[in-house]
Amino acid sequence: MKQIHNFINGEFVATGKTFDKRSPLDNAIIAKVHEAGRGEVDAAVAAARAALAGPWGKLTVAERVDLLYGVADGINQRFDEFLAAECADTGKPMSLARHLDIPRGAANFKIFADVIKNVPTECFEMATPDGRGAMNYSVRRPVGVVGVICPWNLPLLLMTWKVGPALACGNAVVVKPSEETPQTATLLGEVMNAVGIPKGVYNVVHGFGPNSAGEFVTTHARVDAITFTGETRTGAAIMQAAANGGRPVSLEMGGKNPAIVFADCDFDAAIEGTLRSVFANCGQVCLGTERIYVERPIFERFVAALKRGAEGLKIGPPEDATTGIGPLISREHQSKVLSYYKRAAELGATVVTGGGVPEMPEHLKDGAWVQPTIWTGLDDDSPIAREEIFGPCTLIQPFDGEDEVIRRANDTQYGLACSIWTRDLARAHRIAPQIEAGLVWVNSWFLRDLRTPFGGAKQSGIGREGGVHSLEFYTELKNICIKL
Ligand code: NAD
Ligand code: 6OD
Repeated sequence: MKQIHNFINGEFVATGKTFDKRSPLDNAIIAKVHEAGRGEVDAAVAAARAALAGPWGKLTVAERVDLLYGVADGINQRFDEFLAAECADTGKPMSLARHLDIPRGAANFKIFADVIKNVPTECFEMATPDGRGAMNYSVRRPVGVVGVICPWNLPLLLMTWKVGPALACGNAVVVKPSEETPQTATLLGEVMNAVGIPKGVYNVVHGFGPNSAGEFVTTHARVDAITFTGETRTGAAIMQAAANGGRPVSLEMGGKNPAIVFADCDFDAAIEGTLRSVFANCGQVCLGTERIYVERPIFERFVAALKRGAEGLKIGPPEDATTGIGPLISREHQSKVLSYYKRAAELGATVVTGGGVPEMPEHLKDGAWVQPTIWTGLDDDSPIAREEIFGPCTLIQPFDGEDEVIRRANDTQYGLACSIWTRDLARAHRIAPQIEAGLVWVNSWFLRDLRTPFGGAKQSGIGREGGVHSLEFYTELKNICIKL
């Protein structure tokens, strides 16, 4: 059986306690994961501190940049291994991971190497009563040891989205991957060693949240800052842990993202984009669309076209090039999503398509499969319209006017993302700023320029990362005032 070890101070570390990693495809155990206890977390934090005090802390920016370029190249050189590991853990289609998860895993190191190389700091000359003046300039310094707590939906992409900038800024990290997806973070340890990243800069500890590695990292007094992606409830628990010691947090959390489709949209583009935003990664994308508001004149046509698209998605295993949708991450998550499918039916939804478990071949029947599902006929107060489901499902509702749809789109505790589909750019400019969300796409979805601010409003997040915004979190900006 494959063993997944912790990666501490440049070494792969076994522990006395393991847990099972099961395949989403058939629920079979595919690996034993070595769970880190307090001792391993202590060792990882100590290794990170030693790296900061040692060779890593002494590198120039140019030297760090070279190493991070090396990490990106190292991921690309072992692209197929990362692809196989990511798809084994998540069950996602290889066609998706090949163009999204793995390339972005590499790009996250390159982009932040470029950012740190090119960002200037500020300087203010000031007058003083003696006429000689003073000069203020600022320098950025690493915050120290960063705890990185990761989810399972885009494991390598989202982990490197944090580790890339953290290392570019000169920090050392202790990463806690999701218990569901331990493999690619561990494999990255091999790349770090091969490239010559000093020992202790990148550490990985495996385990769960409460009473396990997640809690041990976030409550550790010598972890200086915590960056997190996951559920809003977990983010709140982590914020409480970070309050002890007044440590900074960056939180990227849940969503209940709307799409707004106007009758004047490019219809085919809106259908293509919405199919992706609802069903990509089996609906397990934080930015995914779970509520669709369609202007009444095209409502029936839109519902029919999205239904055709959903029914055209082939459900299957990762390696099948014709697979459009894989399983959910786990049987546990399948139960959660199916509980919403049941609830929607009980609440009187019209099930336009799906609503259950697909027929799968015998060898896949124990996997976490669910049908792509579309509902109509529920109102904004329904739990289906309010709670994050995180599956391949969406509720479509008609609307009649701009003010109405803005109010309904904003009527949520979340504020992560929104897509607006219209050919009227004046309208797009008018509406986009009124949407209470960190990210608004017009005529697109998940189109990412990594220099732009990324994060959630309301209960979808605290802080922004991306480009220079990541530097705000991963560095201390220090003012130095020189009296002349
Ligand atoms: P989760 O919150 O269950 O787990 C995330 C991580 O937190 C895991 O590594 C888990 O072990 C750890 N954890 C859990 N409890 C903890 C605790 N008390 N202390 C420390 N660590 C703890 O989230 P998930 O199920 O892995 O991911 C799905 C969720 O993530 C969805 O809500 C989705 O919207 C959200 N998400 C948000 C973004 C974003 O950018 N805003 C991106 C991806 C996913
Ligand atoms: O593209 C990104 O940088 C990013 N953080 C995406 C998040 C996707 C959520 O599932």
